[in-house]
Amino acid sequence: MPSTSRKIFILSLLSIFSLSTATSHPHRHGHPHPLDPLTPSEFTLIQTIITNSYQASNHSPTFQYVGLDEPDKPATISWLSKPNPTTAPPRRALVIARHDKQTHEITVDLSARSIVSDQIYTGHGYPLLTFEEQIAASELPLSYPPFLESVKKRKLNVSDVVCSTFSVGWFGEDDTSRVLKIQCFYTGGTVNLYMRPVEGITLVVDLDEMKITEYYDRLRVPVPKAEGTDYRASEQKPPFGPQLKGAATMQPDGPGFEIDGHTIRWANWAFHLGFDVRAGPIISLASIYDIDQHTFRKVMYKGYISELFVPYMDPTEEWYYKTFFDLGEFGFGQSASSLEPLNDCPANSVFMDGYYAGQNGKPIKLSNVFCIFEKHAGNVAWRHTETSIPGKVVREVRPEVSLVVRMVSTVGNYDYILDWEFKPSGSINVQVGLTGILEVRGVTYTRTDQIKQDAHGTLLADNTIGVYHDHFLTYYLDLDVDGEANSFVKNNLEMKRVTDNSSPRKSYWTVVSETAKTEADARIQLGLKPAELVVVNPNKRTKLGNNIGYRLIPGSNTGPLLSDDDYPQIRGAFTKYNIWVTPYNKSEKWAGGQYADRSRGDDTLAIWSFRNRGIENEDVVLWYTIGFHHVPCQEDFPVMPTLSSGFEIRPTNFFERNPLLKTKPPKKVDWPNCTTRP
Ligand SMILES: *[C@@H]1O[C@H](CO)[C@@H](O)[C@H](O)[C@H]1NC(C)=O
Ligand SMILES: *[C@@H]1O[C@H](CO)[C@@H](O)[C@H](O)[C@H]1NC(C)=O
Ligand SMILES: *[C@@H]1O[C@H](CO)[C@@H](O)[C@H](O)[C@H]1NC(C)=O
Ligand SMILES: [Cu+2]
Repeated sequence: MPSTSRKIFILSLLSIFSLSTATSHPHRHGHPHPLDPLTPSEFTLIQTIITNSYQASNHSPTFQYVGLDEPDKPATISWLSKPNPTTAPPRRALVIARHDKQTHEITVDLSARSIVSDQIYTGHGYPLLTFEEQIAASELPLSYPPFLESVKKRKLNVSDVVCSTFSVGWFGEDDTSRVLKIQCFYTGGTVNLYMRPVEGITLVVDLDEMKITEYYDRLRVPVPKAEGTDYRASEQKPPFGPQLKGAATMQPDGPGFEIDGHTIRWANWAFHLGFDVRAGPIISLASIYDIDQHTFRKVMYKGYISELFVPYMDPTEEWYYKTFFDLGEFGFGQSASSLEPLNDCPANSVFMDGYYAGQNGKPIKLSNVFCIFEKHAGNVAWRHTETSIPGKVVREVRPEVSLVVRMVSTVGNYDYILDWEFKPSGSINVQVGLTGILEVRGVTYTRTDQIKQDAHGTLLADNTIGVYHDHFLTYYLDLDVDGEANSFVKNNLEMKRVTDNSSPRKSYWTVVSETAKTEADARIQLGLKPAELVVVNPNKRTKLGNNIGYRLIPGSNTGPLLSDDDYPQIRGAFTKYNIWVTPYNKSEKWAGGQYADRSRGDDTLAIWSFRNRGIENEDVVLWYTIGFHHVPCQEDFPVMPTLSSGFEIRPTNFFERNPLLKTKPPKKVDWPNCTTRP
């Protein structure tokens, strides 16, 4: 759910920064990398081309999504192997626009400065919601007489009311027009508006008409009080908690990484970092240098978050529809926050900006959207102490250093901290941290013993229920392990019994490998059944003959608790399995479908997978869902301490030996006046 306050801030930025500050982005060698995100001047060019082509119409289309229409994978790969400006694949953009109540899919060729195709989408669902239309909708109640009457009846000051927009989902209706619901909050005496819902009032806004079409005022429960909800340091009163001491990472020789356009090189890694208004960070072309083979070896063609499904568990009138698709409806990139140096990211960070197209098509700059830093967290990369050799003690320790790419997306009340961490060992650690403000329901209760029926949440403060909900983040991982053709292998750990008295043991476990032939073989609900899940290159082996691979180490095995026939779950069916593997298909990008708003579940990963295509020795995509069931607790009030989860993709017989063995440890840095206590 998008935050109104932030939306207003963006709107004011719009007028200041759009276009006039949009300078063209210089590219090395005079040509963009084929996966570079669209530049401000490209957004401007697209806007001009489309506006010109719709000149005859008396109004311009609205730009719901503008992003790179990346070249086909083979074209990208072959061009990257011999970059030559004259043979560069065409630079194209995909625009999804609304015009005359229709959704247009427009492909623009930037080199030819022309529209390649403009098709009307007639399927179910709608594109990304723009900030501008959400702001416009959220302001409608403030001049709507029945709403003002309701505010007055509650004895609230209308000047303190802030309204927010909510996507409405789909519950089997045949008619799904493009609407949002609106609920309002009260700011008086706090900035934490989400903790002060004005419960019971729901408005429905038709976005194409930009009009209120339905109005409900049902309940009358108190607005939770402001006291204790503010999270700003300036508003806290004694007694205070402990004073934490500061620390800094110093890099007197500068950072160890190099950023060339959007390509980042660090230690043995090289990868490309893109920004998309829907996905946020996109990591492409991750490859790792192998000192034995004297070459970079492919690991991942592309990785990004494909959808984030957040269903709430309160089925009552004001809450049942809250089943959000935060990427496909609100845009993780669109919702990105500017990172705050020293707090969001350490002192040794380098920042990058991002751009997206506003509703009018003009570029909007998001400053400091990414930070990139070397992380020295005090961990050990490997160690050993050897005391068994008479007369000596051998001790070898390597401190761990990794490279982190971070973005924070604030989708209304919630903040998601997204990290991609690269390690010299060859691992990629992907982490997501959930923080920010819970979505709460106003109630009459002030103590749990007053609650006689299911409250669908936890009482967090007077009149405040933190509603049960889930977060499912589905990652798209197009691994290309040492090449495109890969297989997915389940190395099942199975118990064997000793039946022939050949051993005093009665049992042991061993590995029984199973290569997934089709998509059905790769749908996995993680549980207690142990298996190593490996993407292998079946065409290459180590010198010893093992299959070259990268394995997925899942971080959580959370699955949906909704019934399969429940509408949100039909739309969110891609969460049914923690793991899916599909053959690569350029158009299968968004696990919840291209048109997630009001979708009906007919274009999800689940639907694609049920075609049951062959995935053995093919270019495959691994999809993994990090899930959280969130039972709110009092510590989540008034702002939630970060709750993290993640997963690792880790080389498994990819290298001939531990690649850290010959990695030179970090240089010792003299820290002025710092003593290490014994
Ligand atoms: C409304 O505003 C008045 C004047 O600022 C203030 O005294 C009153 O407490 C406010 N009422 C509420 C419910 O916030
Ligand atoms: C690629 O995916 C789209 C959408 O699921 C589908 O219509 C198309 O048939 C797929 N192509 C192949 C070759 O499977
Ligand atoms: C370190 O300590 C010395 C002696 O106390 C002091 O003169 C010097 O300024 C300090 N250096 C830094 C960088 O704080
Ligand atoms: Cu949560």
